[in-house]
Amino acid sequence: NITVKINGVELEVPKGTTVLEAAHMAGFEIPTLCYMKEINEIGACRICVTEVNEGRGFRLVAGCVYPCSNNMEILTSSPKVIESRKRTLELILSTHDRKCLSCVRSGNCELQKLAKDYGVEDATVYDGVKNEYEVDNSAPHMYRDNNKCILCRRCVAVCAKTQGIGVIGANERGFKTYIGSAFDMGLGETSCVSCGQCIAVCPVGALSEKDYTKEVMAAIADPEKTVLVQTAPAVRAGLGECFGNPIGTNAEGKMAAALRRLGFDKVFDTDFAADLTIMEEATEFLDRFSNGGTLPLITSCSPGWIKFCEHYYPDLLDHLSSCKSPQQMFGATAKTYYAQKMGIDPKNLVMVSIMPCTAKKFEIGRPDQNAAGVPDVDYALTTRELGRMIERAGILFNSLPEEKFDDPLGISTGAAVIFGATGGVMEAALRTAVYTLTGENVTDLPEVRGTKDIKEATYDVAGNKVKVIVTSGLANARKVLDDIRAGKCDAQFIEIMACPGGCVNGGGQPQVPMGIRNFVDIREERAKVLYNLDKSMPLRQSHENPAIKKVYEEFFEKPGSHKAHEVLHTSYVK
Ligand code: HC1
Ligand code: SF4
Repeated sequence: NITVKINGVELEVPKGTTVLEAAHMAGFEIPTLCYMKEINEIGACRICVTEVNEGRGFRLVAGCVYPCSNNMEILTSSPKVIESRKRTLELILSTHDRKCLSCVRSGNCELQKLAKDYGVEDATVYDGVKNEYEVDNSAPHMYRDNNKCILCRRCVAVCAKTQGIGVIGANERGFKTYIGSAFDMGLGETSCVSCGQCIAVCPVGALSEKDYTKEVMAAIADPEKTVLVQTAPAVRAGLGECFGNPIGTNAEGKMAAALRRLGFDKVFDTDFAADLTIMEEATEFLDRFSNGGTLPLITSCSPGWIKFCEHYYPDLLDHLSSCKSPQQMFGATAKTYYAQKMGIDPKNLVMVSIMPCTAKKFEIGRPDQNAAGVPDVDYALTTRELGRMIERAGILFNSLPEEKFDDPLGISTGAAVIFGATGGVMEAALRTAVYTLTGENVTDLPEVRGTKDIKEATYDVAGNKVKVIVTSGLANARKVLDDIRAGKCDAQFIEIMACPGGCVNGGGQPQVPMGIRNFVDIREERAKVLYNLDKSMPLRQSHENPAIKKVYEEFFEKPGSHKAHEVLHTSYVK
């Protein structure tokens, strides 16, 4: 260990600790714009400048990457530091389109907060020539507005390193530098998989999802339409953050109440369809396992992952489960079974989903996702869009009562709610597969939980060894897929989720400032909400869900039936 003195506070820190980390330990925040722990450590934006003295007088260094040395003195907010940060902010703002009033990030923009904190009142000091960019709206899920981009490169790093995709990067040089794709292609023409991880880490309003809140409110106002809403498992673990609640708040009850007040005719739960997915997928697995089908079977609920497989591993498509995702199974069931039951023409049913995900916007437009001859799902909104709708409608979220979902498509089990965390789909599927083979009820399977990059476990099920692998984040998925390609994978069942940590950390979840993300594992905090919900539920296995039993009795007959295949399964594009 070495000793440092930060703003007069003496502290022992491990060798290799950066100035930024040491300051955090001592209780001081050093602001950053480009820095993302382990992913983007480039010291480029110069907002983290800090004064350090290593014996030869104080000088400014980039605190995010500069290592502490023994007896170093550090000043994190001296007049010189403040002056330097202020100047840097003025320079950034001189090429920034400063339309903060209606910007989608106003209120949680990291640049806006710094401008306020540092009293940057006149942002025009360095105004001169400005680059002007057209907004790229070519992708199905998002916009890129480079007029707001501050060139921090967080999006570039997350796309390349976390997702192993790398379809965006810096084009041109010097003053003309901008972030885009090769050969100036629109993002929609590249092999972007719509995961939205780039949006989740953008500090400003340069990247945002395509917003469909207006269209949804118009449908609600249309007397001809019956508007149903379904909410993904992970949304309840994120939505509270939009209203100032701490990371890891369970917002399920208030979310249901808010959706009702927004005017949706029925407030349903994607969790119902997650249970349905398990019935179909566990059946598919057991069928492939006992009849020599293609193994390992790989889960198919994450549309970013599906697109990734189609683009980069088309030779492995036979490994994918043919199950539609829960979002799509929900819409398909609503527009067939439920519409019939209620005597509503599916053409007059509008299915809205609230998802922690931006790839769901792409998924709803995929081929073979229209069981009733109309799209299974009409609008997929992100958690953030729902937050905006609630705010705009003047609903006081934190004062709402806790309400329940509507019957019957709001009934679900603990197995369904854990879908939103990495390992959850696998755990849920195993609960039902084991029961089917042995009649035994298993619940907690800790081996597949947690945020380790790649998890492996082997279970003994009725005398058979079943090896499973769980991974999330597409760079990790690549490793597993390369093993399958090379014939080196001996697992029978694999769960892959596009976003690191699963849907709780999806590209549509509330953005958490990097100053917090660098020190708090938001994946874990949000996952806890789901595992606690699972524990608290009376039924924790999909096959025990009474509404699921009924939908098979009344409509699908049995898992894997001809009807189930028509409505609940899909195919992929090579
Ligand atoms: Fe997910 Fe899923 S778990 S994909 O992460 O299988 O988005 O939450 O809704 O469809 O259930 C997302 C979450 C979600 C589906 C389910
Ligand atoms: Fe890369 Fe995902 Fe962003 Fe597309 S959506 S550019 S794949 S991070």
